[in-house]
Amino acid sequence: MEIAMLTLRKPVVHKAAAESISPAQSPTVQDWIDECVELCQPDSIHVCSGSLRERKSLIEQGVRQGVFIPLNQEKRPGCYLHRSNPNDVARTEQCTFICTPSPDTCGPTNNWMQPHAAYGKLKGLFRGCMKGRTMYIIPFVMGPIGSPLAKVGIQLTDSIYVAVNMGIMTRMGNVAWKQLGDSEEFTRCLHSVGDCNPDRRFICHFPLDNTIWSFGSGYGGNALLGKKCLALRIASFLGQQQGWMAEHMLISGVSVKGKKTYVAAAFPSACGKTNFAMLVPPEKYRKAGWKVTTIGDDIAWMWVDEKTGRLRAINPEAGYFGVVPGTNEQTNPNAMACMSRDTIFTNVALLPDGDVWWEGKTAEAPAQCLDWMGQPWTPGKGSKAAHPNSRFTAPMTNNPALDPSADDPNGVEISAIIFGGRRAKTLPLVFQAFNWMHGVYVGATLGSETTAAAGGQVGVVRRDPMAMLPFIGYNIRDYLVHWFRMRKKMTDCPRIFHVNWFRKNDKGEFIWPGFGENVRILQWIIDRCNGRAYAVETPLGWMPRAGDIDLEGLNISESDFDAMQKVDLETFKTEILGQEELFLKLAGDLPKEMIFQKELLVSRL
Ligand code: GTP
Ligand code: SPV
Ligand code: MN
Repeated sequence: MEIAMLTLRKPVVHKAAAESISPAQSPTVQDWIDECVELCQPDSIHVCSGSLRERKSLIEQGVRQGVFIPLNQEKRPGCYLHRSNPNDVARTEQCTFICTPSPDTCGPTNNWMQPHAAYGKLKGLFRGCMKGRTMYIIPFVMGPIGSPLAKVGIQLTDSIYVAVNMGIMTRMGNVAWKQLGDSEEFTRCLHSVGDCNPDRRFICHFPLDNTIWSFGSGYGGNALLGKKCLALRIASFLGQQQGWMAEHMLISGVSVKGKKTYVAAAFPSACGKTNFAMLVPPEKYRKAGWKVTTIGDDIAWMWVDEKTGRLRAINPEAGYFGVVPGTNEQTNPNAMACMSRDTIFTNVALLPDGDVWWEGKTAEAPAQCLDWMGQPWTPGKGSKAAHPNSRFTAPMTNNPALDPSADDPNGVEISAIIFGGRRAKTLPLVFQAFNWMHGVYVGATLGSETTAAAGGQVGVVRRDPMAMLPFIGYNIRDYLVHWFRMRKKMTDCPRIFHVNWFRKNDKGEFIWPGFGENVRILQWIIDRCNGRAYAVETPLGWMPRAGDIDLEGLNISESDFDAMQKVDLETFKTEILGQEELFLKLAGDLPKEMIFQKELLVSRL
């Protein structure tokens, strides 16, 4: 059955009604959908089954509506371009709210709205917003089917783009009804693009009701509600209550000569997770048996295995919503393979032959193309052809380096946690924290230059604790305490590291080649985890000497390396003052472990 139809109390006309089924077993699901239908008043309803035929038909409808532009099907089979509203090109943190009865549950780093006020305000916006439109009912699972941590969500949306993207990013359709069974536990996700007016844009989370209401945006994390809203904000709240963690982390496996080590890494938005997760080691390493495989590129759910006392992780997603600018065959061949077929491109440039282009795809820009807004573009135009936050949505099964355990409900054991930011100055290429408690401090004080992934100024250093600043669904005080307390659950814990691929020289060029060459740093990290590599004790943590990192084949001398690792203590004092930005926000609520760690750091200088 391709198109399913729920039996509604106030039936809505649908052409496919005759062949419809009612997949929802639970009256709770039915009641909630009825309520939302009554509120939004769609003309028709489509319950997504998740089948291939349905996907094709949704895309065909999207093409007829101008939502999707077919690309050259010989060069990119199954690929389409979507251009979003130019006022809707990234997450909007200022429109994102955590709605809890007390502002203390929300904390000082989130926008707070009282739940009744939020429901009231958004009801006014949702009322009748789907008149003349179709409501897509999207049942989905976050996490491998059957995993103890897997969560069911149901998103109601009027965006066909969102429906198709959710089909790629999650395990979507009838599998979700099966996973739900007669349970009443699911995340209620209501979404409408509305009139896409930034003044009427609200992304509201109700962690106590397991509910997300998003209005006025059709882009990425604002609209694909399984991703940042459910898998990070709601999940981090649940994790804190239930003793597990939802983090903005990639997960990858590093194999060398038959031994495999899994690492998780938290870098802020557009700071290199997808690229690191899909890293292809340089030839020398490949010949020596090195291979990196991907479990996930954006989100990790982690828990402590009671039998082993070790941290394990799953990727709740089933696809990638990755940044395209800067991606090419040299920097990330696996991402290029991912987007070679069955991919939705958002806000990239369109070439005359029906292929796509973005800054950094080729050394030379095309003579002409249509830019991300559909306007004629030539290299002299002075604007970007692709939006800096343009993205590809591709199923993880397209990834040639997909880890065989990506679908394993039991996840993988994590040996290292890596924090990293985008820092032109001050922070070294790599160091290791002294222990878990110090590592939590390193993660909590993570700083990074802002990127185009969120609206607002780009390139200013801000504190982004654990790369989770925009995604912690509750009070950051309790989040940090949760991190410290996780240590007690583990018999042996992952080693914690900090990296910075983005240090620049006086000419403003990146000093470290990055991308595939990052495996050289990964090698030291893996060796440290397995008790094999040397390190020097420094005020920041354990650091490799030039001789401890393999620099062969790079145009980097040992003294260049020393320069990249150099921490100028005077400059670093400014860094510590920068951390105060976060401490002051927390004011009297700063966990005592943070204060102790800071004192220890200062005393080491
Ligand atoms: P989100 O999806 O927003 O969470 O981002 P992400 O952390 O997955 O970032 P991604 O890997 O997509 O990289 C973002 C940008 O950083 C791209 O333009 C990359 O080309 C660039 N980048 C990634 N890794 C490196 C690196 O090692 N060195 C340098 N110089 N740039 C990098
Ligand atoms: C991020 O901004 O961290 C992303 C993209 O991964 S979005 O899904 O739009 O949040
Ligand atoms: Mn992200």
